[in-house]
Amino acid sequence: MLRPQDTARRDTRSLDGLWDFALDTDKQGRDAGWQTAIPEPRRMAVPGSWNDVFTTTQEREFFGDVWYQRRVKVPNGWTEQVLLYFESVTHTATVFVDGVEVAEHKGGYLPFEVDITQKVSPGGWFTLTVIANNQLSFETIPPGLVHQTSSGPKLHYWHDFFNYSGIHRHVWLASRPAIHVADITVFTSIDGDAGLIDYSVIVEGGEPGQAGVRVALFDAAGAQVATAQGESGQIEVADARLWGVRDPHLYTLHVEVLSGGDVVDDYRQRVGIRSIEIAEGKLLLNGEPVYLTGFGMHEDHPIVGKQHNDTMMLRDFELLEWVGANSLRTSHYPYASEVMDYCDEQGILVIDEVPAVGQNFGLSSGIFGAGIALPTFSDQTISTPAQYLHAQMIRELIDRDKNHPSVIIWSIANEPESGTEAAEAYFKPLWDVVRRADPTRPVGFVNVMLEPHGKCRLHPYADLVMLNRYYGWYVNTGDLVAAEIDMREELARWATEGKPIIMTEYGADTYPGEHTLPAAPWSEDYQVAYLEANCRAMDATDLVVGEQMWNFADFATSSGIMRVGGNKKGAFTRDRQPKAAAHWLRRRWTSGMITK
Ligand code: BDP
Repeated sequence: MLRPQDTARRDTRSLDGLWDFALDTDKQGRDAGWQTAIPEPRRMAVPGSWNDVFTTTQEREFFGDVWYQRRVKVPNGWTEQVLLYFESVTHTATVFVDGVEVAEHKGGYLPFEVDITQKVSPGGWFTLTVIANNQLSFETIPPGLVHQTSSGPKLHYWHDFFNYSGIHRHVWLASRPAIHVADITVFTSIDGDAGLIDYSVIVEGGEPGQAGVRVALFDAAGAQVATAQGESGQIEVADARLWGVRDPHLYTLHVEVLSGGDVVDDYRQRVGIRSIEIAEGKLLLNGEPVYLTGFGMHEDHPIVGKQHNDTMMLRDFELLEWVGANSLRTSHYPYASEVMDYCDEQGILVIDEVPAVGQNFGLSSGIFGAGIALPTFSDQTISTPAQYLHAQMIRELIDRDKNHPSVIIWSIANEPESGTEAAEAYFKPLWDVVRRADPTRPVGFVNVMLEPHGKCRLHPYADLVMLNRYYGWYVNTGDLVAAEIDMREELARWATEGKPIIMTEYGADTYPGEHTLPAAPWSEDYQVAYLEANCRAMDATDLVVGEQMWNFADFATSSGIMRVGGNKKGAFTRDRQPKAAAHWLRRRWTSGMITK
């Protein structure tokens, strides 16, 4: 599936703006015919999370069906195909055109398109209605559970970020020719000074054999450097300029579909020529060892929640550059396509993660988990339906992001239960799914502290080890001497695997402005001392090839006794100002202190 684009034969119209809106508190909308008209609607912004707009807890934490509606005009002259393209609807979307259901999509962070050609006419208007359901269950990813409390049902979930909900990213109305490019895949490699681009194009529509494909490659200055014919092939670029860290050269592949001698469709695909591989315990980008610096991040901002916003994105990338980061992990779900495009443009390396987070009920049970103690993987909890959805999300993520040179690693889960037979059985087929969908990139999952080497049964399937560790915070709290010793010892155990290790999380909650001498937990001083101790342990372990501090910025979570106004492990505050830790990281990452 391709993101809508304006080209010679395609047009897009943004459907962003204020839509009619209602929380279906009495679960009556479907029976009462809201598909055609929401009675007494409020207004809500698209894109945006709706939660923080409200002033009552009941509304802010509502779960269930949430209705969005607007009138849409199909432009005159759109006589071929008309599509709706949603970039993110959290978590399940049901779409209606003039009251008739046209699509359902599960999964809140990946796009879907709906062909509505037969339902609309050029120059005509229609009513577009979307139910965005944000309820989590054992069948959704991430999982959740509705449980009864004295004040009524509550949604419980096991992941540590607020369940922001709504239509978070852009919505497009798009046109496309009947015979069209349906998909493009590029894989790149390097042969001496030459860059090799293996491309394949899927054309849909028309009679078999009716359409042909022609491609042309342009460099960043717009000069044509190569051409090829056919639905698949290899393009060789002599003296290729490679895509590299903070040196992101991008080419453009212009794909044209020909029928009866005419160009009937075209699409532009950006290409970065680079190779990524793991060899002898190293992560090699273009054949050279690369060391990752950066963060696990979140799409999270005050009021707008998980809305994609270009200005906020630019500030984040300014900070990444200032602090000396060359990488990020899309913890814990795929980010907006604009972010991925910008990583390509900035030369930022990305660990791209599916939304499989919170699949570990042992982590927060008992008093911290609302008294809910359940097995994670079982016939009564997470089982086949979630596994199918998980597989679908892996495929959809790779389908969306496979052509981004910035994406160097797929992460198929964050901190799942990994030490049980049931966990191994759940994940086994998913490794095949990811490797079939992309045979070129390294694949891993992020291991949790409670499932160390010797207990974890999933790491043998992974190409590298990705670890979230909290030495000096959740364990050895306040004792950084013990923290460093224990962390070194654990890293030495993982090193026996001979695989590269990336520290995908390490961090300490820090209240901005809090200072203590000696350094004590929650103070800025302690966060810096914590980083010093953790980084010494990483520096002492040759196989550590990357460090992504948790988290880039403070972020919202559900209410809990472990969180003060959200998670405060940010190097930056939620409004993107540096804590002392950010200055410390900047010194470490920009002054050549890391010699690996
Ligand atoms: C890890 C999770 C992350 C949390 C973090 C924390 O991967 O989502 O926010 O711990 O506790 O377990 O801060």
